[in-house]
Amino acid sequence: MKLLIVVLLSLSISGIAQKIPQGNPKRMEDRILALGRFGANPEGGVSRVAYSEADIAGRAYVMGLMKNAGLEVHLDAAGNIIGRRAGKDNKLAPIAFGSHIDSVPGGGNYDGDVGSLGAIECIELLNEGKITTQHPLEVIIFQNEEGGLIGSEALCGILPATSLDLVSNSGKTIRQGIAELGGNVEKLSEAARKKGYYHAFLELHIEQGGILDKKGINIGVVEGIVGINQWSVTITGKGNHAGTTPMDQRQDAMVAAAKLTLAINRAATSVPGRQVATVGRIQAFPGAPNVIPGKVIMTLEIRDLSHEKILSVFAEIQSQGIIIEKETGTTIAYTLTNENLPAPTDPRIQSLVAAAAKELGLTTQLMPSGAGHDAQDMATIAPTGMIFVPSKNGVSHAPDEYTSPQDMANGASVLLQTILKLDKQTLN
Ligand code: HGY
Ligand code: MN
Ligand code: MN
Repeated sequence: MKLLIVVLLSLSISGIAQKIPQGNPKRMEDRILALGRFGANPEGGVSRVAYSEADIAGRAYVMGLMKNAGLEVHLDAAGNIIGRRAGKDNKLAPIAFGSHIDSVPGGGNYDGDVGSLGAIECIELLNEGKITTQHPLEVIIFQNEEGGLIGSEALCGILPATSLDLVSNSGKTIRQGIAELGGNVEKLSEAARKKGYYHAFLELHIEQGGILDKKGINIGVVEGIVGINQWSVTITGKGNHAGTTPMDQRQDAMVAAAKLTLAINRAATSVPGRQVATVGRIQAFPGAPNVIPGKVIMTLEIRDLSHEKILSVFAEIQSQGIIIEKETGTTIAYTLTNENLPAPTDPRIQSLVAAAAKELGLTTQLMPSGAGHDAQDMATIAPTGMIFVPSKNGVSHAPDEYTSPQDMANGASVLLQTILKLDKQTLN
């Protein structure tokens, strides 16, 4: 008997008894390609925009995987997909992890998908390893991340009521979209989780930038996620005949928009720092070649790890806009349509992610996220961490977005190891 105890003890110390299964590259690649079929574009990549038929079909596929992995799957009132796995002690706060599967128009197959399928991969690995955690686990697939982190805002109780009437990339309002997904706008408050509900939240995601790929580093340990402010900018001039209106008698909204676009670029590049500012969409009205545009509606987006920096860049743009109004005889109005505050991740979880990667023999780099993520909302209610895997050539939000099967599997392995470390660690 004594010999048996000694053997078991040595096995557990050596970790053999604790052998934690690692991510399966083939299974992850098969699933990411299968998911990529929903909303596939002929030129590659996907347009699986939130609330579209492709999004609803992609969600059904992912829910099937979750159910087959033994998760108890339900939708919250916001239409987020939540899959629960019981722990040994279900009175403990759940450990949550997940991402999104909706894409931008003309996007790639990996943004959000790697974290969503990586979360399910962890459940598969726990099943294969016959491992039951102390804490219950929740896999979350957030709805409409690309439209402004809508699902995670709702889950964190910070979705502004005004957002419900925003028109999403699918052409449906958020309100309509939530209904299409099977949510219930009238009961949104029931979807909101309070601070302390979760033990911790983790998100695996592609870097969407080129640092890891260029430096040949396996894992990014995310130190913080940028804040994102988006405005709709309406420029009003005077529509007129393009042939009979002399050049010095025009109030051309398009000329004002062009000047403002350059002023936006100057405002972001004229001060030190990593801030970015973008005009992503511009529409001239009435939009006929022989009519001087009387109105232009364009988008403005500013991002930075500092909210104050975002506001100071915006202030500079507004002051340049006043000069442009005078020069062109137009008026410029700004409507804030989305604001996601910057979110530092939890340093304790950063250390757990780095330790997990090291144990797996993977190299790491501490880095910020220039992309927004559901994790930045989850950081308002739970200790949060993010794990990056490399994006080939740093490309994202484009058809040639790519992450290798091994890199995806590495991400899932680090995610699982970090979950198991969190399972043993008190954080409050
Ligand atoms: O836009 C972003 O940063 C994210 O991919 N939704
Ligand atoms: Mn994403
Ligand atoms: Mn994205």
